[in-house]
This record gives sequence, C-alpha cells and structure tokens, in this order.
Amino acid sequence: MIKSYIPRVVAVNDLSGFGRVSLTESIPILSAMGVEVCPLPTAILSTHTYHFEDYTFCDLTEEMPKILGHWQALGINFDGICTGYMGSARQIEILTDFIKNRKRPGFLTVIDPVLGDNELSEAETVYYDRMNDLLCAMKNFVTLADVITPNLTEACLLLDRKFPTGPMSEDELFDMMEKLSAFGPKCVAVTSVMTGDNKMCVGVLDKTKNRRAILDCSYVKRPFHGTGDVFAAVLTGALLRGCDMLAASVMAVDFVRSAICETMKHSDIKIEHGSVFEPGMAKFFAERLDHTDGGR
Ligand code: PXL
Repeated sequence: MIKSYIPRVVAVNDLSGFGRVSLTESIPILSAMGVEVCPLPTAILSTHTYHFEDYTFCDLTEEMPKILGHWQALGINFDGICTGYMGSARQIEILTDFIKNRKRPGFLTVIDPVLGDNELSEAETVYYDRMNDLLCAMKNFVTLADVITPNLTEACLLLDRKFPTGPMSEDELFDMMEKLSAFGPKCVAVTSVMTGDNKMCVGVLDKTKNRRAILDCSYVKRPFHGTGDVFAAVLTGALLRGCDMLAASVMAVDFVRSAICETMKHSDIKIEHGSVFEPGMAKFFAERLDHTDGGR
C-alpha cells in the first residue's frame, strides 16, 4: 500500500469564535488539504475585530513560548510555519527565535503580515483595530519569510507608501513585488489589487523560478472579509503538498473565488460573518490534490 507523507505545519493565528477568520479557517482548510496542523493561538477573541464592538480579547503571548518549549522537548519536527494575526510585538520576537532555530533547507516560512485593509477605498491607510503599533516589528519579521502574502494595504504599509489613488498598472504591481522581495522573501503574493477594467487581482512573484503573474479573481464590488486568511491557508497547504508558488497561488485564487460565489448565494450573511468556504471544500481539494503522492 502506498503511504502518503503528511506535512506538519505550525499555524500561528488568533482564534476568533465568530466571524470566520484566522484559525477557524486555516485549521479546516489545511486539514482538508492533507496537512497536519499544530495551532499556536496568539489570542482568543469572541469575534474578530472588524465591525464588531465589545469583543473579548485574551492575549496568549505568555503561553506561546511554553507551547513551543513543550513541542521542542518532545522533539517534534515541522515542515513549516504559517503566521497571521499577531497579538503583540513580543509575539513576533518569540516567533523570530523559533523560526531562526528551526530554519533548515526545506522548512517553509509563510508570513501573512496582517495589519489592515482599506477595502478598495482611497482613504488614509486603514489599520485593523490594535494593529498600528506592529508595523516596525512586522517589517523585520518578513525578512525571515520564504513567502509573504500582504494585501495591497499591507504591501503599502511595509513599503512606507500611500495606498494608490486609482487602479495600478501591471508594471507598478511588479515593481512593488520586487521591492517587497528585497526584504528577503523569494516569493510574494499581493492580494486585493485593483487593476484597470475594475478587475480584482493577485500579483505573484517567484524569484526561485524567475516567474511572475497577475491572476484575475473576477471582481465583485464588495469586500469579502476573511478571504486573505483563506488565501494564505490554501497557498501554504499547496506549497507543503509540493506545488510551486504559481500553481499554489492559482489554487488559492480559485478557492477564494468559489468561496465568494458561495457567499453571494446567502443574502443573510453579512460582511463581518466572513466568507462561506465550507460547503465545497472537501470536493475542491479532493479533485486537486492526490493524497497518495509523496508530498513535500
Ligand atoms: O483577517 C484578518 C483578521 C484576523 N484576526 C482578527 C481580525 C482580522 C481582521 O479584522 O480582526 C482578530
């Protein structure tokens, strides 16, 4: 019988009970992709912080080194780490030590520099609640990544530039990705970009293969909350299952598009309820990933 290899990943993100973001998306998605997920929660919230007031927030900074220390004592090996929402700059320090300690050829580090989202508006750059102190720490953190997945707002923040006042040209987007890659990551995906023709797209750069692309996402004129986390989870899963950056990005865009289509069918679902990724998930990945292959 052929035994499949099951990649193991540390998924660092918050656990928000309601609203479909972060771990409530990355755990089921990575599991459905045949990846073993070891969650490292940065905080526990009642809901995410977008459009909800009075949410509860339990910071887990002090727990994180204890959890990582126990895994280390048990001698657990990981194929990679993916990080999202950070509760404090101290958490970034803790993870910096962990990544430096674990980094070896083949270990995958995916950093989603979660900071904010302008949602296509051209106003001053909009941070998520609690995030405006983290920019400096995040700029250092992304230097450790193999892959980063900022949305356009986060890409602008990392590069100290203003959110564009109109659609971006392809050249501007490629130039932006080159500058982000100069921080260290060989692969960059910038999400939530509007190009001319009112199109929503994702820019992808893979310096390991000298490839770049702009992937069309089929624009729907409303924000879909939580899709950045879905994108990052699928991208990480696909990379761990042996896809290259471009194939992994195409899979992530296709999955986000199908979640958006599903969300549109539910008129009772508000933006802050997140995007409906659950119904087609098992079939989507079963059709695209061969669970008897060798994995990464
Ligand atoms: O999807 C980004 C995100 C993650 N985690 C929390 C958030 C947000 C965005 O609002 O509030 C808690």
